[in-house]
Amino acid sequence: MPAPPNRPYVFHSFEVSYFSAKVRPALRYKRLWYDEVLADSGLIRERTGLTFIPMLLTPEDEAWQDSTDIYDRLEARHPDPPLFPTTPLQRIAAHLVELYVDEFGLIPAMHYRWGSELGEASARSRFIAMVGSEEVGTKAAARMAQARLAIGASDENAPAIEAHTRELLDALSTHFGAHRYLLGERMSFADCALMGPLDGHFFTDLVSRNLLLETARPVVGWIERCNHPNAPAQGEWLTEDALAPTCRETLGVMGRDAAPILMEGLRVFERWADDAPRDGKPLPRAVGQTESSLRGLPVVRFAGSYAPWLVQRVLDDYGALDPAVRKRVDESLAGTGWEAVLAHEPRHRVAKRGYELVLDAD
Ligand SMILES: N[C@@H](CCC(=O)N[C@@H](CS)C(=O)NCC(=O)O)C(=O)O
Repeated sequence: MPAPPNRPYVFHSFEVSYFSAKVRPALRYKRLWYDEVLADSGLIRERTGLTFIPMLLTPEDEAWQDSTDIYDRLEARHPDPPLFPTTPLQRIAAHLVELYVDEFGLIPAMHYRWGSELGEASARSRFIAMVGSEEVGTKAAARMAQARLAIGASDENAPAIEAHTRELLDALSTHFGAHRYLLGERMSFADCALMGPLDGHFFTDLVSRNLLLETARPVVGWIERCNHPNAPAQGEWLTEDALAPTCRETLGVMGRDAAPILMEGLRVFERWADDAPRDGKPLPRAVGQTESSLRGLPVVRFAGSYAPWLVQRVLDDYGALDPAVRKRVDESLAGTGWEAVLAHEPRHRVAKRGYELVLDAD
């Protein structure tokens, strides 16, 4: 057993930050001793070379950046209570929820925060209050309103985003009417991940908070539970690697809309990487633009180098399964839209070097 730390983790975050909301429930669930401080972007840049929020400093003063890596490292250091299911279907399902959150969930999140007059005005006011300066807060808000477009939310596709969100909230409401968490009666990293959009944006922002309170009370109950996990009092994930039909339905709402857009991004990345030099230099976070659609409306968004890395993680776990087990996973997920992602055969491997992504020499 390692000696108990004599100082806490320090969590650099914002209340309004999507990826902070993705990490926070994991820290609480694991009952860690941590200080949560307003993100110091100068320090984050100094420690990681990047400007991404959040960052977690360990008691030994290591800097951890990237919510996905943070989950991995927390699990390795503090395995009990567990965040990662070890049974194949539940584990792949949890990975897919995280993939949805990291790659698609930003679209509805940015739409509800910045895509209407009321949303924009209230979020801008919050930003100004948060930084204590009209000028700095207004600039940050303008940058984020612009990011909404880069991420793929627009006035034109707003009806499709809202239809997707309504369907997702309905599926989640049905599920949380019967189960406390996504995989049963215990939290997993899938719940933590989904807190990114649902707590970090939807429950934080005026327009979507109303939507949740008026149309999705069971989801609000789940947000409250994830924020107060009380891990020892939780039950267990469903036995025999089962996925509740309502969880499968939720995965279907996610996959049928997100997977085609994600696959288009992967294709753009593959073509870009075919000709990219293997010089070990950090990959640009955006390598091109994708044009796809959501429920018949156009979605134009950047194609990134992060999605291929995240998909690779899922495929590594999926590919390691015994063929008979993989067949069972395939059968359970048939019709959810995620089949295309699980069938993807990347031509290039993306690796992490420090905090940067690089192309593996092949
Ligand atoms: N992959 C990173 C993404 C972090 C991220 O994009 N954070 C947002 C705030 S929620 C950010 O810092 N955006 C600023 C930027 O993109 O420059 C993670 O999972 O932690």
